[in-house]
Amino acid sequence: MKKLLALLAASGLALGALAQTAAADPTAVQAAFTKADANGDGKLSRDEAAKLPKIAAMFEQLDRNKDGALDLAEFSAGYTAA
Ligand SMILES: [Ca+2]
Ligand SMILES: [Ca+2]
Repeated sequence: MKKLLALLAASGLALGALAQTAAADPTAVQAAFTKADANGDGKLSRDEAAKLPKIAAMFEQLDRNKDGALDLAEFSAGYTAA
């Protein structure tokens, strides 16, 4: 039981650190974008964004120029908010 609690505490800390890094660090946003951009054209199509549920849920709002894809700036706004 003690071991389980320690494990939960450790994973909770790790997740907290990860979330903070993602929100504060532009390179983390870039890395997530590059990873999601499966065909490497510098934009996330709706299909590519579907891998990131939070982004997919906000896709319409994030696509400010309404070209049907998210560029890094558009993605960054959603990623930071999520
Ligand atoms: Ca793409
Ligand atoms: Ca767009």
